[in-house]
Amino acid sequence: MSATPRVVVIGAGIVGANLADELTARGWDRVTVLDQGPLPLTGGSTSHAPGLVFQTNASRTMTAFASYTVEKLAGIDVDGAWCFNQVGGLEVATTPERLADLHRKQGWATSWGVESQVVDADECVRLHPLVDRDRILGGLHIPTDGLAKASRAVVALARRAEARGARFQGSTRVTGIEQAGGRVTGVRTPDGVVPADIVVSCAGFWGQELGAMVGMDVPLLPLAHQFAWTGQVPDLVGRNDELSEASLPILRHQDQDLYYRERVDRLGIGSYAHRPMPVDLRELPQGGSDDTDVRESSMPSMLPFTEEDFAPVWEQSQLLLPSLRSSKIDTGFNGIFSFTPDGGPLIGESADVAGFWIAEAVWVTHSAGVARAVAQLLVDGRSEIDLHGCDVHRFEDVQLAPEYVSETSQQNFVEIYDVLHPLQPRLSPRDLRVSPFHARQQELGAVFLEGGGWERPHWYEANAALVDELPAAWVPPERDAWAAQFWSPIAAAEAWKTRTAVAVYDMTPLKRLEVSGPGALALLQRLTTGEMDKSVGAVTYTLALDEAGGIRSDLTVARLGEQLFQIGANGPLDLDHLRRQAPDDGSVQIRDTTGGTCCIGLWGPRARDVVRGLTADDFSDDGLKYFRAKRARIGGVPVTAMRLSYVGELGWEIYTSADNGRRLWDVLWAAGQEHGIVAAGRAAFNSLRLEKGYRAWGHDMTTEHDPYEAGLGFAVRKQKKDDFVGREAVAWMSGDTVSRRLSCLTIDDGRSVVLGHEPVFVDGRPAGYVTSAAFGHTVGRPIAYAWLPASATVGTSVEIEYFGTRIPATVAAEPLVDPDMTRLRG
Ligand code: FFO
Repeated sequence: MSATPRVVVIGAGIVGANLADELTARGWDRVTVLDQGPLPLTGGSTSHAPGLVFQTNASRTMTAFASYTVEKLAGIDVDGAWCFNQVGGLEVATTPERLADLHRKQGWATSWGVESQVVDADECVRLHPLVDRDRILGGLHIPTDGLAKASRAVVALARRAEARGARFQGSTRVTGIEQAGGRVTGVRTPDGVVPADIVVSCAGFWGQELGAMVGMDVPLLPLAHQFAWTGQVPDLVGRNDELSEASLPILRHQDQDLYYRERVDRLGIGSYAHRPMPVDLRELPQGGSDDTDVRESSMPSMLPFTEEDFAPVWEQSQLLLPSLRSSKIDTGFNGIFSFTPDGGPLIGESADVAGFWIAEAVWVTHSAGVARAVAQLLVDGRSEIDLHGCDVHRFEDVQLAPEYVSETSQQNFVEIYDVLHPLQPRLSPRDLRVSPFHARQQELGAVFLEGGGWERPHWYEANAALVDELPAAWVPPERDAWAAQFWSPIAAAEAWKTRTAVAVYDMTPLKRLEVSGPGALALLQRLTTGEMDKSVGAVTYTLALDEAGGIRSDLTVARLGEQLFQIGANGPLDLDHLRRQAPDDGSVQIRDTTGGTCCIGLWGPRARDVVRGLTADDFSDDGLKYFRAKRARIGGVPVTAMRLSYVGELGWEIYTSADNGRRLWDVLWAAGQEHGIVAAGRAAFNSLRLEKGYRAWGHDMTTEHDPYEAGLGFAVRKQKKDDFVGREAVAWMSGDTVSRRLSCLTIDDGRSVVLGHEPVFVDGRPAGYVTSAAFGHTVGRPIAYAWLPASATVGTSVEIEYFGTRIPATVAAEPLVDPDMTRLRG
């Protein structure tokens, strides 16, 4: 057998130790784990982590990571001492809004397969007798949550990994990364170079410094967070022995940004109630020297307790837990953890130096799951769990700026326990990226939400008067208060105008990549499921798969020249993927052209009437067929027009350079007046695309799904002449072999709008979850797409759970609108 790669893991905290364990479990035995601090208590975040594992999260991936952490840590020990104590988790509500939100959260738990109950106040007190019955309205109980003993788990995992050949070495500071020919070759330390084929930085909040050694941006911010231990709490005396430590569930009091855990006869209190406290790492003691002092009560990642910040916390704690009145704060510290711009962890390989990976900004809660995913990436080339929300390359360039990382990460700290609507926009920083149409959009009263740093209109207040003109069938029903947030009935008017007249949509934020050069065709042939060797002017909707047939992305590829392609992509991950896959012989150039260009979607039955007077070019059905592109002039503006529409209407995506954008908007706008043109936003857009059955990658499908399950088998050309990634995997698949399907549901009552991530019940049992949802204005009822067992065929009755109530829905034949393609091909 050939030797496995030499791996150096930097950081012997809970992530590094888990990774060594996962790698050696897969037979990779040449693993060295280095840490700047002493072993096993290294002094990083793991060494002081309070250890509360609440599994449930809006993200399916994060919940899966947490569930694996629970399962794994529950199965290990150190000489009989536990690494996971499954005391359960309880989140209490002190306000009706929180109680409602706990119902919503219970929905996530059900969707992701975690057992849970929303319980009344009496049951909360039975579960956690210290809680004041009169202060709470109820709670969410998750019996499989519990306490992780992270520092002990590190010992257990290290022992297991060492038994399989791994080596752990403390007090060794990494001072540089050795590289040659664009690959890592080793890790430099004061004692010499440790050779490596792969380096994985699990350095936690020190990660930025390590990333900088290979020129890699690591968008995380170290923040301090307060944690304190009470003295003895009389009501806890005699409940636990020193070994078991705890028997009460871990407790969250999110209305006050607090959490609690037991330790024998004391309580630990964690607080997010204070101002964010960014940490300047240069002020911390450096590891790697023998005099680095690391003890349980003092280490580089523990800053002095700021008592004044804790005073209101103590007061609130005594209100919720009156037993604390006969106790006091014994010790406390401000512990350093990593925060990121969107709260997700950072996983991935450097774009420039092959073999340099990071796995950082990972909570103990998700540590085993993240480590397993990284081990799968390294050993198998792919993770079984979708990682797009964790990929370090998910950020746009502007989001990597230190100012952005600092501001957004601090905001995430402040909002960590807030009840957040899925559309809730960040308030700052805003206006980072605006399209050339921004001033016009403002004049029309656009209501902007932010995405990828872009300001994106969701609807235009200028269309408010149209709501009164809506024909009865188009008048949207009232929404409940939650679904009504960040929504307006104006979206109905914009959808109506799109289907009956014409609308302009700002498609500028749609990621555009230019792939050119003599090797461009071959690269795209290899990376996509479609036939790319078509005539100049062809546009193809296609999929990028991974080796296992999972959907990495769905793309449009326009052949604008023999060696020139324009890709419509889903985000930065597509760019990263293309760049990594491109040959390095200079035969292919890949550029992100998004920022220097812009795009208007001009769609609706009157779209042709709008352009007719503006151009000498032929925009008739024959002149520019469905899924064809051509260069033209519209009102004198040089454009590339593509005949396709994510909203399912006649018309074009019209591209031009950024400087010409404003003029393009103005000429279309002026010519459109007599045809009833409106500007329309993303609220209408999302509704229309769901009516047409168009999937949104990252929401409806990911690498966890194959094309046939996702209803995208039509985009796979199994017989294509060139080989493509994933071909072997999809060879045996078809629409008949699937066991689950992305299904279209319509809601029976015609009015209850859901938002996504809700569980779906078939025959009264949880069977799937909602991926995308919207009110379908054309069909006059709400739509939800959901993953369901293949046995749930068209006509099957199901129920969607929304804030604890079951909403009847029915599996519908899709698409709901224009199944015969008469609108699009007209
Ligand atoms: N690229 C462009 N130019 N426009 C887009 O809206 C998008 N997307 C993503 C990423 N790339 C894009 C792709 N999603 C269709 C469906 C989903 C899309 C894009 C297009 C579509 O028109 N589907 C037709 C294809 C028919 C055919 O293959 O001939 C269909 O399913 O009938 C926006 O998110």
